[in-house]
Amino acid sequence: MRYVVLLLATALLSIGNLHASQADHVTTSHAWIRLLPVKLPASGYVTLQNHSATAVTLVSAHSSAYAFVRLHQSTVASSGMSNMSMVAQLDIPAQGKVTLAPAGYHLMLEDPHRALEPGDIVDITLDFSDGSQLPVHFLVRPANADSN
Ligand SMILES: [Cu+2]
Repeated sequence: MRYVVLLLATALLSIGNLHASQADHVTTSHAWIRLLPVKLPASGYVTLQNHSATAVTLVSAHSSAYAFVRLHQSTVASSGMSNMSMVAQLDIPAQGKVTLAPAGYHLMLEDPHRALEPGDIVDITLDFSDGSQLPVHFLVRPANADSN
């Protein structure tokens, strides 16, 4: 009988692991927003760490503070011209990390619903390909904030 209970418990644990969502395996750090003057869109940056044995995939993000949140990548051509493109999805490798940072991946934040100031905290929710979500607090910093 004890053996059966043990088997059952093991089976339940396995099911639990199978059902753990992508968001359950991701931790975030250094989440911040660079505020730009006037109506220019702001940029959101964050480091994403995947603690699971399989890759997870970020597909979008949303926030009640902004009308539009888009996943972008900045690239600099050999000519020195900087360019931005939409990113359909971003894979975070197993046990790996991806950094959204100036001159690379970022969240493009457009049409804030209220005026934001340095020191404010903005909630942005990250959406993963299995439908799971990870809410993250972003610290608003001024336009001249350094990247660290
Ligand atoms: Cu952008």
